[in-house]
Amino acid sequence: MYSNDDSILLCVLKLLKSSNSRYVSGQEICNKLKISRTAVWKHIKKIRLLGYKIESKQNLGYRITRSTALPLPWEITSNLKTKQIGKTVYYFDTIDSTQNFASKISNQNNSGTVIISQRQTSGKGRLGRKWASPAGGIWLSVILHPKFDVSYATLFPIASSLALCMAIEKILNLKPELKWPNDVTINGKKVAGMLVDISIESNHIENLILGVGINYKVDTKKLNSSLKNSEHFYGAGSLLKKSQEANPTKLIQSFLYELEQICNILDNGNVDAIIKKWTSKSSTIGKKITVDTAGSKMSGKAVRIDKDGALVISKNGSEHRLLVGDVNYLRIR
Ligand code: BT5
Repeated sequence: MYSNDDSILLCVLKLLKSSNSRYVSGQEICNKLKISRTAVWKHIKKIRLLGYKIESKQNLGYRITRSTALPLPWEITSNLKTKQIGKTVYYFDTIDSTQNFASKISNQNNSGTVIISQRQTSGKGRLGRKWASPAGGIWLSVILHPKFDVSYATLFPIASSLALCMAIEKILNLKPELKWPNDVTINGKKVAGMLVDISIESNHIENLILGVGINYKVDTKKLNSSLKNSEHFYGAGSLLKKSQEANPTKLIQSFLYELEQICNILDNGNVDAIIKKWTSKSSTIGKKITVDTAGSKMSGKAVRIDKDGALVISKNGSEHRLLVGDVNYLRIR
């Protein structure tokens, strides 16, 4: 696990980064950081394993020639434009689920902490479903102790999928769509999903853990064949193609910024703005749909979402509100 407190490793890295492609000698690193030559060598090896390219020349020392493509904590926090979200970041190569780790460490003082993993062995979807989390995706959780009203708890997954949609538009220049309640899609394929674990005490939100799964640059062939028999599967897409260069840090930074804006809007109670924006990017509203909800099905026309995120369906002249469910679009022949 790495965090933005990883002191000596980070000091070595900072020294190399600040040298502006000049070689830094091993001796200079030893002197400045008061560590042994062996320690320097070990840290350089670790930094290389993290994906940074470091050239070394006898009698000259070391210099960085390429940064990492991994969303490491110090890369996320550097130039991050948020006030609170993402100021502390933990990064894992492999974890069972970032949601589990987040709920273990969550306390009243660490709102905004982000946990990222390269892979998850037991990634979770909603309602006890599995979430496939191979390398190449962005799997993260955000710990929040929000101030907003408890009645917005069910709107939050919708609002956070809007935040991700806006970040994808800005950073990758793509046009994703939003599928009620928590999916981000491209060409009708799921590229991201949100999971919200929440605890409510005496009518206020005590603890909220937002889980975000993004198929950033994943092998879609493998993913689709491993998922084809899973519950409510309608196809998985990837934001980036194999040939595209990955820079997940930029997307994560932009998402955390948009998420903070969304939280501020919710704090001020101005949910109409969120609903309007979500609706403009939604592939659900206006469509004839069937919603699977707790074992039963309801078909009708999706007309709007309410302030609490409920999907309103009109059927035979009357309206029905649904708070949980999975939408299937009816094919128009
Ligand atoms: C979701 O659930 O979409 C919520 C996904 C949240 C995952 C994140 S990753 C970081 C954090 N840590 C975790 O352990 N979880 C969160 P739901 O709407 O219930 O969708 C689950 C369904 O999506 C599955 O039953 C599959 O059909 C499908 N699915 C599973 N993995 C997928 C993937 N990688 N891409 C597209 N579809 C997938």
